[in-house]
Amino acid sequence: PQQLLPNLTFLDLQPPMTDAAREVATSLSAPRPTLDPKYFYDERGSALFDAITRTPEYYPTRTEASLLADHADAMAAELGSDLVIAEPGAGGCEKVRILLDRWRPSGYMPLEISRECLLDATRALAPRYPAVRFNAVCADYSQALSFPADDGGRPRLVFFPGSTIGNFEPSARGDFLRGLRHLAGDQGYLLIGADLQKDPARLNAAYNDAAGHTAAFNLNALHHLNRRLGCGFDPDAFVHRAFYNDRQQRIEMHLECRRDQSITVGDRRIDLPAGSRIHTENSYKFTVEDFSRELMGAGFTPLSSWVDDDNLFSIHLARA
Ligand code: AVJ
Repeated sequence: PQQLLPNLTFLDLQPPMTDAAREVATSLSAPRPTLDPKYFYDERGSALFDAITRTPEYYPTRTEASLLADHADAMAAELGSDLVIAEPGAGGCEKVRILLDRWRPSGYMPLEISRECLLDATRALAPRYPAVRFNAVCADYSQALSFPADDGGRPRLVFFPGSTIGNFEPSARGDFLRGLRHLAGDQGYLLIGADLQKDPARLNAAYNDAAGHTAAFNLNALHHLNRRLGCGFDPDAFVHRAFYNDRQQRIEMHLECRRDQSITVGDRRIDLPAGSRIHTENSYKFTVEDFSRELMGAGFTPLSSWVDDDNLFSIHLARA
């Protein structure tokens, strides 16, 4: 690892470049065309997601932040001091600041695929917490989950906020949670956010904000792929669709093509007829009971969960 600051080291696991062209060509030529939600997030996409979190309709981010602030002491009481927080997909390391402020843990290990994002965030944050040892690790999820615990015998708390778990298909969730358990190690813990099932009108509003940030975020996947792979999408010919699928207990986001168009990915040509849809995201919603059961299914022992007064969002603490 490189020593960047007195309390900041940086380790580059050099996450393998995925073959985006191949991946996108395959997923777009399936009978039901899909795009992985990771394609939302270029620089503009991250800024748009930030804008979403500030809309009045999108409750998850601010509700989770209040839950963390309101219950930080109760959480600390179950955890004891002298922890190391590990956060896969830490992004700009914003959410952990509540925990750094309130817990003063021994260490913080953000794992993030975007090297630039990780370096910017940790260089800004580490000087503000001189007593916390920052170990920034540039890695993708699969590398992150097998990253060995080496925290000087201190228990590791894996922090996975934001209900990002809701992006995983039910069939893939178990394996992913087991990976988080492996990352936490034997004496470790998991603190994870899960968005809750609720009135579909409330959910639909959260993914169809009046300012149009979610629509722009969804469409940004096309702009991103045009820039990155020269696909030649006409983003103006697509409309944002987001709705709650009651049977599958998930918000679905799609991009609906309003006129015939043909795009190219690498050497493949793909026709998208008027009226067809590209499925860009699923965001599963949970009940506290079902989510606790899923944690148990992955080998965790649930300790506590916290829900806001309006039953919008949940945070779960479990022992690995
Ligand atoms: C980052 C996956 C938690 O599902 O609510 C927000 C992404 N998509 N608005 C979510 C998102 C549309 C978000 N997650």
